[in-house]
Amino acid sequence: MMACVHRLNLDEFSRQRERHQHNAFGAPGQAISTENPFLNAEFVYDRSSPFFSMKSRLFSGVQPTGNLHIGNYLGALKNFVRLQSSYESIFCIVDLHAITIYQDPAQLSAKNREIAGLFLAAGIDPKLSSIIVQSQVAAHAELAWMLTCVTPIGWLYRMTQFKAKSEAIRENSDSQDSIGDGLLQYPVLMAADILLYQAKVVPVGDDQAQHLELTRDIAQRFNALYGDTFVMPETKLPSVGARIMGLDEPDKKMSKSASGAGHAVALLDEPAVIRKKLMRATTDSNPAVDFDTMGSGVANLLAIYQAFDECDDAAMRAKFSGMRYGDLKKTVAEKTIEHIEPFQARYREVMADPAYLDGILAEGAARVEPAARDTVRLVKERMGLYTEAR
Ligand code: AQP
Repeated sequence: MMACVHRLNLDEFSRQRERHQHNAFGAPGQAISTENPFLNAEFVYDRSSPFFSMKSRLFSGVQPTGNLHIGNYLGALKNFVRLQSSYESIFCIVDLHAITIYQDPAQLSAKNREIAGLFLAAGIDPKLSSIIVQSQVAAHAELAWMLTCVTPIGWLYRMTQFKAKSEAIRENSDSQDSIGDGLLQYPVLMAADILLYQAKVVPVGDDQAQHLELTRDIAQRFNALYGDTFVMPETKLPSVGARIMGLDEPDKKMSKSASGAGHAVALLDEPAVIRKKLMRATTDSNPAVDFDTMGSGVANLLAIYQAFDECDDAAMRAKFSGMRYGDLKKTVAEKTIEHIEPFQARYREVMADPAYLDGILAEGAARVEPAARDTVRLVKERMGLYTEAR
């Protein structure tokens, strides 16, 4: 059975923070302007920037809505941590995406910091990666408008997330007016987030794969209309945990916005709550694990265990074949708590220092700004929009 590779204990985390505080990056330098430095290169040309590296870029985002759950962790955050040292990584708290559905302003504001804290608690190292809030970098919205103008509206109506979310809004209200245009445009903003940084790799959960497909379509359409401009991003799904299902409804993906009390294990749930939710998870009419006939609830519990533990399929079969469901649930709950308890301790530590958190976000935004500015300028030039002479 493989050991878990991404666990930091509190001491390591404190050392990481100290290193960061004493080795802060200098002010970002002026980017070198070229036709398009990214298209045929595996590296970024911004040599004067402290963010300069020979690595490809990675981008991913998380919405500051609801309570982050183990699906978000296993499908996205865990992969962020695993990949961060292999790429020039940008992790974004996508607050502009959050407002596609009404958010209480005070709650949204607090959530931005909470997600930053969860990123750090998960093991994202701000010395290796840039952590930013989307609305800090105005170029996200600027590029989104330009991409909106090249995106056929039919592409957006086909998105399953738009259909599901607009359907849910319609069911809960008597008028269609509450479905904001932002909900339809959401995938264009997501395309802008990724293309703004010419990201090559985008680690996400399986539910975002369709939006990534659309991002490539938009990039291809722009490149065909205006000449090669954007790098084609690749979707990076985790091998296990790409779609964790709801504990109460194992045929639906675990979701922050689902209402059932036993639907999701939140990353900040107390151990007793985690135990209770997992012990009540829906299984099937079999008494014990049978890998050939198991239903989606049991498969989901096994996926949660395997994604946390990182063991292979043979080890899973050896451990769980014939295990009674009560014992299966207990084993999955203990494995989940084993990973979440140290995570929560790190979270509490980092949240106790809001100035540190704000510093990380300010530094992240300053680091990525030159690359964002370069892309916007290039896109403006390609489209014939006004740009000041170089
Ligand atoms: N159930 C899931 N299993 C695996 N990965 C998941 N992700 C979301 N749900 C699962 C991945 O988590 C990252 C951040 O998600 P998001 O904040 O952008 O929102 P989402 O995809 O819309 O997730 P939720 O939890 O379902 O929120 P609501 O209920 O607000 O829609 C993404 O990489 C996502 O793929």
